[in-house]
Amino acid sequence: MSAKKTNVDRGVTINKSEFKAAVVKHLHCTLGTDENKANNHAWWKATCAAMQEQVLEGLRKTQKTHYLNDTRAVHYFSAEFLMGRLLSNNLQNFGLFDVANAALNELGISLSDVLEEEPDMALGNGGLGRLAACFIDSLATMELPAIGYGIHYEHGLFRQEIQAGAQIERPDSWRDYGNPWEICRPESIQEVSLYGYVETKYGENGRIQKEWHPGHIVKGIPWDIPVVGYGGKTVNVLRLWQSKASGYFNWDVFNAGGYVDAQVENVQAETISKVLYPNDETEAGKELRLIQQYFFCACSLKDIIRRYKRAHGDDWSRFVDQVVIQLNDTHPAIAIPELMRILVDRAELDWDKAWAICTKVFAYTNHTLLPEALERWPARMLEKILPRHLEIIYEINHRFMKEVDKKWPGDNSVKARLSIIEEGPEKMVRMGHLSVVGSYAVNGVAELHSRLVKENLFPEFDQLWPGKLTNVTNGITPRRWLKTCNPALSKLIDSKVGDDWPLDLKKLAGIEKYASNKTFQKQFMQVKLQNKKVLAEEIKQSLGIDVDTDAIFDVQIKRLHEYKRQHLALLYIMALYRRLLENPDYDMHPRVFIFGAKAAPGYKLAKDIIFAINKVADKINNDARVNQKLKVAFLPNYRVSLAEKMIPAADVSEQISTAGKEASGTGNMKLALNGAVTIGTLDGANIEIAEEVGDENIFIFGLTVDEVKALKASGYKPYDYYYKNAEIKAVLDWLETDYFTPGKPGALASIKQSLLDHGDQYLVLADYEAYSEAQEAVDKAYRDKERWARMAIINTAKMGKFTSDRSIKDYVERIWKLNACPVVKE
Ligand code: NBX
Repeated sequence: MSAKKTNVDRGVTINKSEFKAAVVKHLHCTLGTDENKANNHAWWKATCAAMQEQVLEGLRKTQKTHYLNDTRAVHYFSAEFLMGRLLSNNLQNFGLFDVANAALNELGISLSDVLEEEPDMALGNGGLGRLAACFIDSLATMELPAIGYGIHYEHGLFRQEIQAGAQIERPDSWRDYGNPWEICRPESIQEVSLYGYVETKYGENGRIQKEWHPGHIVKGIPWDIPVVGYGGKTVNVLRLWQSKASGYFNWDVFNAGGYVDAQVENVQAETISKVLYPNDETEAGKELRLIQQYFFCACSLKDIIRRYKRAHGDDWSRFVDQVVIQLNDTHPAIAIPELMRILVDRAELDWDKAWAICTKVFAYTNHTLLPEALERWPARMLEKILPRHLEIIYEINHRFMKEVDKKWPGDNSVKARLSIIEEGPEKMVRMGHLSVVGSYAVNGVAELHSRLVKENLFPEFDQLWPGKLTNVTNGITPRRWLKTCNPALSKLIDSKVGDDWPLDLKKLAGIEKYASNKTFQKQFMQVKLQNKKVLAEEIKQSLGIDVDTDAIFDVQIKRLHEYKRQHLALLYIMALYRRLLENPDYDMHPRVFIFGAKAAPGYKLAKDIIFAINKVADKINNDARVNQKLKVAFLPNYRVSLAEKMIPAADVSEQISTAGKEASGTGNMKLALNGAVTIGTLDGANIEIAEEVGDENIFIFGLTVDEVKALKASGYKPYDYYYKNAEIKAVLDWLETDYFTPGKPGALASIKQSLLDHGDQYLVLADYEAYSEAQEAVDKAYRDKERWARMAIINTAKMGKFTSDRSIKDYVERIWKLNACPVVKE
């Protein structure tokens, strides 16, 4: 292969024949098969193994460098890491994609087929989990010492099937045939205690000592997934804990003849890391979930402390210089009392010293304002599972309340609002409050969201500790979300601005000057068309629907939730259908509405909306009167690897949440980066996207946060919109008929009910008209081919701000205070 001119400095180089030899070696010696027998799955594993040789060398060098430099590191605690597939990403980050492609080609194997063999690592629900994955990519790329800590779920997010229009959940078994990336580290197993009781003892010096006598002990087994930075120089790790029964405890039961009981205990212990909870944006309050949270936090803290002690012994004075822990939402907040327990009960530090350490170690990211998503644990449940932690939380709160009283003497209402303990029929522990009190920095994830965190969620906290509440706007890794998923666009960009934009995304601004250049416009839109053809093929394969690639591909991909308002798009689709039926010459550019969304299994209305989209899709797609102009495709089992196919093919990006409800959004950034134009509300990061691309390159519509507030305060009456707007009335009434569900009238009625009788909490009807007008503006803009190409190009050009490298730089400079630690060449 000819050496290409590149500006990217690489950690490894291996040529085609070496790579080929490595793949064949692993096919023979690791997989025990040969070229004649191997299927694509075996080729995939052999290719991973060949890649893993390079990865593990990088990992070893990185760990050695970090150890020798005794670096301060960030520990990213997250119950979710939505990693997706790793092979193509690792190949790209090592600069070996073309090498591997050529090597497999010579073996008569297609790399793209091999890549399709990899199951997604779907260890997350949505944005929060994917953000964690983008962040660890950036941390490695920027050569920052970092480790991700989470749970080694046996089953990730459920696989979605659609049967007769309805969502069915099936277990996800991503590791059934082994995972070639992970390394088990039995030498770092940890034990975690649960249940039991607390004994109070009085020491010689009158010091009260607490001893927790646990009722149950489980083991945490660490699995390391290497995280390859772009350029292949730093390889950090994601350490995920798997639960196992602790052998030593079970022997008693076993010896007493309780063979079966011992097995029951095994099953219980192994249940902890069995499955990811599929609820996003709702707090389930389940005992197992609290145990999951404590399990991975306790294992991770022990791991951190073991590493610290290896370098510093029992001297705790440097702990805060070496360790920062970022809490990804409140899911790992139990780590705060756990660290206090270790410092006070185990290390025997006095409370104030321990608290001074704690509050210099933790920082907390808030991802939501939705009340139903804010975690609260019944005090009784904590008392049962973690009795000592509940005591510690009470003590933290007691001291905190004294501080509040100093600031607002005698003000009981402010105390009630700020207290970590919520009084009521059932005492609850507010994990958000605990996180704010126990952290030195708290951030929201977009400018608007962070303002609302300060003003609405934690108002007095901002007065009590000015400066503690701050913003770090989210970002996405351009390595996965442009370079890897959209190679054709990447090459076009390379030809204009050089190939180092994945490391410095502001360089994309270099294509802006070609935004009106006819040749560049053609090239850019040609790439889009090719990507649309690939997606059209996927739609055909998966749904049997033919879609016209000249149509506008209008894409809405995200978890299904009322606040995200997929049903607003649905009402508009039904309205277009109706307009076309009433007037076959209704003037619109052909459009395909493409959805991807999973609903939480217990979220009835979300599942009803999926069902409705599919039923409306069936009808429209099969109605020859309209299906030249209108199609609807709901692609099942939305996941990272499907997003990688949908995003490069999108013309329009739907970001239509009720203002004030979407904390940031990150799909909005991915779609715009790939040249989709946003139709969206002034919510989350949409506002910052609009600032970057300019008002003429985005379709903003709908109520603002202030208008939402005012409308609700004045008494919102959805029926007013129903009676005032004939189209709204017609489509809502249509939902009640059996037009879309022959023989089953009322099968879609719950959506109408939620919008009229249940008050339309998310103001769908209030925003309908503005949305419809914005969609007409989209239609008009798309028909002007040059205008649309310019808009699409400018969207790509202006996404520099939204690289996760910028987010990480903000965290590093403002919160973590970390230094890069380049890996030394040996
Ligand atoms: O976090 C999402 C927000 O909704 C997005 O606006 C934001 O861009 C993203 C990253 O900051 N939140 C989210 O994905 N939450 C969850 O997935 C979730 C999972 C479990 C849970 C609660 C929320 N118990």
